[in-house]
Amino acid sequence: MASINDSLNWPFFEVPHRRLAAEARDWGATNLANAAHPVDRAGVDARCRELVAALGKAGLLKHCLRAADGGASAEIDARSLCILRESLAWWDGLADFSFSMQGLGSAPLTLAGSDTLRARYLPRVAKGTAIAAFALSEPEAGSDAAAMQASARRDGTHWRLNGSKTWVSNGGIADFHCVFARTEAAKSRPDGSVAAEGISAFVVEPGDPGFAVAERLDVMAPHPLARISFTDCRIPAERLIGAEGEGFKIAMRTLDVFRTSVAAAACGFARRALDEALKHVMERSMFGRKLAEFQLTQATLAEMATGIEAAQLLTYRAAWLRDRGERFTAAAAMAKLTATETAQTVIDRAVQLFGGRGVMQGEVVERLYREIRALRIYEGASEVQKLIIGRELLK
Ligand code: COS
Repeated sequence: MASINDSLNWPFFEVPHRRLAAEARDWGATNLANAAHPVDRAGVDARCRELVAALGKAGLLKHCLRAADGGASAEIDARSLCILRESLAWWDGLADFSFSMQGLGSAPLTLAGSDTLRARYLPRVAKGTAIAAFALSEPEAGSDAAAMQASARRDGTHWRLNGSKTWVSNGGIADFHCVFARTEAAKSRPDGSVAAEGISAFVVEPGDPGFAVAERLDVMAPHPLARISFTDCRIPAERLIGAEGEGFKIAMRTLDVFRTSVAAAACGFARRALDEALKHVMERSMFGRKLAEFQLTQATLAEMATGIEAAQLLTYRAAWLRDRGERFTAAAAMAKLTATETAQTVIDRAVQLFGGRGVMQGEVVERLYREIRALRIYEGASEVQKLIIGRELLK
């Protein structure tokens, strides 16, 4: 069976990774085995706040940060992020969500924030006492991130932001948002697309004048999600992350790391689906024998397991390349593409093996079926990953 614990003997891992995998498994068994899976907005918000606090208390959020900012290791270790996401996703999609958004929402600060900004936000992210959010997409700029229209204009000692950001995970419960906005007017490229220059990154807090949670968004696997808006939103000049005009690159560097971890979460969901399917086919009888005895069942299971192992290999290879300081943009894109698409197929097959039970609310495979879908879209849809791989090949 393709489990993280079997694959820990791969050369991609070192002793601390094996220890972390055991720690994550034990933490999940103690804290998530009987996890509630609320679907109403208030219940989901409360559960996410609770999870962030619990993950912080357990010291697991430290793996989203560098030691200098209250984190676990000198640099963010992509393999540790992946191990934790795979393990948390196996237990509970919301636990994985709460963990990963602390990382995604704070990574622009980790990568490019000033000492003052990092000291103000990051230790609280590690402790689970501040909730982070990453705000890049806009209603008219999703896959084409450079086409964003939100703007930031310098006004003496402050910046004034205008516009809106959508599909902001943790929107509505976040204590701060890393927001990307144009500090220069958009320029067209010869092919008609918008050039990625002139974009900068900022930290915006919910209490800043002109900030609003414009609309809460409800999705098929409920988690806190919102459209946020800025109306002459005034923030101190020091809230600029990195240099002016560097925002797009900061966003891309953030996504490289977190796309790899999305692949790991997909592996966790898929592995859970396989585990549920294995249990089910050994228990369920039909036509006078166990479902497991049919060759058709065995072929399905074989394809599921092989797909998961292949996805895990690509995922941990990408994380390992990143941790070695090698170029890994294409590897991350290949991992996300393969793992999320494979997980979708694996989970669909698990639902099929469960038959009517598989689509009943409350079944693990039904929940997984809803949870996996967004991973093929967020942090770069599968089509964007293909675009990135194609471009890297042609460089
Ligand atoms: N790391 C560092 N720098 C990067 C980078 C990366 N992974 N990818 C691009 N850049 C740099 C480029 O080197 C280029 O810099 P120069 O102008 O100095 O050469 C700059 O950023 C612009 O890059 P590019 O020309 O590739 O930009 P595009 O607008 O063509 O980008 C894609 C296209 C599709 C790659 C980009 O828009 C993207 O990733 N979209 C998906 C966005 C996304 O994931 N949204 C979900 C948000 S989270 S829900």
